[in-house]
Amino acid sequence: MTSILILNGPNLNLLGTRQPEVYGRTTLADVEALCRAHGDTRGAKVAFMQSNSEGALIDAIHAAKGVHDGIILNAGAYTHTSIALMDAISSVELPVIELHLSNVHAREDFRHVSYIARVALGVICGFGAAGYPLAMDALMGHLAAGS
Ligand code: CA2
Repeated sequence: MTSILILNGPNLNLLGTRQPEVYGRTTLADVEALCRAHGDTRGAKVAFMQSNSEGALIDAIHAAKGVHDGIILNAGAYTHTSIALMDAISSVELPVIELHLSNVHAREDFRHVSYIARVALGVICGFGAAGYPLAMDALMGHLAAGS
């Protein structure tokens, strides 16, 4: 069975509690439930994690090698700053889909820069929580095409 790691970065634990005009009213627990339900319909196992710490996200990416088939990563603001996360992704050689709830390209200039996109299979942004199942389907399609 395909195993997907869904990693969420800094401040995403606050989802649904503040700035609903930007990020919607869906909580991270709702997103997790959505991903697990979608995994059930597609025959995929889902591991779901959130951390505010860059190091913990890097450790989770390293630990994914040989355990998960691919990663969906909403790295939050680390997307725009973290060469260390980019290097971690390169080192594990797993397909990674970069995900954002908001359309980062319609926002401030500093959100237009992504270190993750340089090493990602692809990027999904602007579809809110619905982006997570879209990313799961994209990742599974990629894995099926390669096997
Ligand atoms: O749109 C996204 O998913 C982001 O990754 C969210 C990050 C932001 O820095 C990225 O540029 C785009 C911010 C996550 C903060 O999440 C909050 C949720 C609710 C209330 C406050 C922050």
